[in-house]
This record gives sequence, C-alpha cells and structure tokens, in this order.
Amino acid sequence: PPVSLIGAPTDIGAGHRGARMGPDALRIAGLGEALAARGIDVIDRGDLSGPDNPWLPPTDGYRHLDEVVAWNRALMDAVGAELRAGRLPIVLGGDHCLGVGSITAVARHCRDTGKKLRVLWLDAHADFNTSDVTPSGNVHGMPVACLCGLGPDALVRLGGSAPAMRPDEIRQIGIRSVDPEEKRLVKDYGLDIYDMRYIDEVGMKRAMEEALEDLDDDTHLHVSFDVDFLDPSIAPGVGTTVPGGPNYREAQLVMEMIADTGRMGSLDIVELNPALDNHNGTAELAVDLVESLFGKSTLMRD
Ligand code: DIR
Ligand code: MN
Ligand code: MN
Ligand code: MN
Repeated sequence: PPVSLIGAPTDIGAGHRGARMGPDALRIAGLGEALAARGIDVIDRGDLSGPDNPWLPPTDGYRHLDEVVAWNRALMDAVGAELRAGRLPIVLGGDHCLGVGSITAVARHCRDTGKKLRVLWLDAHADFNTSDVTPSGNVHGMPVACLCGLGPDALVRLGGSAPAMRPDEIRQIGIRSVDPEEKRLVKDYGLDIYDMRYIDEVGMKRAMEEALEDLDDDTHLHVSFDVDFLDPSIAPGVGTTVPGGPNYREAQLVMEMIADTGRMGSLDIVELNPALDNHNGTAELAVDLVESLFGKSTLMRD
C-alpha cells in the first residue's frame, strides 16, 4: 500500500530530552527516499505540532500528562485519517508514549473494518507501568498498560471506547528490562512476552514464528519499533539503553520475517534520540531495518 510519514517531534513522555529530533533524523537518514526507491508511493505529511516539554517533575505519578494527552490526540487523528484513506502510516517519533494514540487509531480502524488486530512490540521494555508503580513517572513506560485499559482515563479512553485492545492481541519481542512491580502486572494481564532469555534459548527464528503464528488474511499487523529494542552497541542513539539486545543479524531477521507475512498495516518508529547518537548512525540503522520491513532482502525468496 501507499505510505504516509507522520512526524511527531516530542519527548514529552521520556526521561531524556532529544527524541523530539527523531523525525528529522530519520528524514536526514533517507527514510522517505529509501522507501520510494523500492517503488513505494510515499508522502511525507510533515510534523504534527503539540505542546512544548516543560520538563517538570511528576504529579500524581505522571510527568506532563496533559501534554502527553494533547500529542496523542493529534496523532490518533492523523493516523486514523491515513488508515481511512487506505494508506500505511509510519509514525516518526517521538517517544513511546505516542503508542497510545497511534494504536488507539489502528484498533478503532480494525473494529470499523472487521479486521483482527495484532500488535508486535519490539522493545527492551514492557512499557506496562502505572502511576502507582512507575519508577519514573515517564509515560513512555506506560503505553501498553494504557491500551489494555490500565491508566488515566484521558489516555485509556482516548478513542472513546475502552480498552483500545486486549492483552492477547499483543506480542512483545526483545524484552530485558521490566520494573519489579511491572513484572506482577504483566503476569496478571497475561502478556505474551518473548524476552531475551527466551530468544537466547530457542533462537530468534523460532521466537518470531511463534509471535507471528495464526495471522490470517484479515489481520492488521501493527509494528511498534522502540529503537532501544536493538543492542546498544549498534544503536546508541536512544535514551534508555539496556545491554543484551538483538544484534544486527537478529534484527534483520525480525524485520524480514515481518515482511514475509505481508500483513503489516502500520508502523511506529520511536525513542530515537539524535542528541545521544553518533553521527546519526542509529537513524541510518533504523532506515536500513525499515527497508527490510518493506521487503528488501538479499535474494528473491518465494
Ligand atoms: C522504565 C523505562 N521502565 C520506566 N521505560 C522505558 O521509566 O517506566 N521505556 N524506557 O521505553
Ligand atoms: Mn518502549
Ligand atoms: Mn524501550
Ligand atoms: Mn540500506
């Protein structure tokens, strides 16, 4: 399908400033050109606007909740419009709090069109904190919980009806940092987590086969790509690095296996922080991986 790039230049939900520069870093790394070179119809819609980051301490367990809601409302509307126009939205984040608005729009589109939803969450973190248990108050650590109905009303009910999705609609890959109380929550909600221990034991190929199992023709696959999914040795340009992530080859395999399903209908690229990067190398790596997500491979395979 044709693709629309949507910039969401904000670090409103993060603990480090700089993810607001993610959209331009991805553009400068040639994201649009790389997709166009694959014969894809690409339109860059430019950047959404929203409130500045006041950089305040948390109140009632959240930092900047009102601003987070404003950004997510704008993003939900923009993503929804692209989906209704039959286009594949790529959200250029921005921090991962944006997953709430993006996936709320995707889930609503699935309900309206009778499609099944599958979310693939590529991340070092489970992002299932709540205001009661968060160690930071940063909403980028909470989007999965919000989407599953656990969080502040303004985010949980962003799309009107709640919850936006069920825990059995998401698979998380690459997880290696879950906060102590967050562990109990993900267990209670039964999240399907392919953590690094599991990937080390069975290999990335089998983990991905299981995560992509039982997709069918009417499944909409949403990929939420938190760049801190990648091992920090290859992807230093993120706010919260965690050692022990997928290496370059494993990451390529993940992207190629997603491409092989032919089901990807939307994509978020989040947490890229050029202020912490080395000569935009992490953005260039992200573009390289997105090319694979859109079917670039060494040989013809069919
Ligand atoms: C941590 C960090 N779990 C928190 N979360 C991050 O503050 O909730 N998510 N970095 O991407
Ligand atoms: Mn994340
Ligand atoms: Mn993360
Ligand atoms: Mn390349």
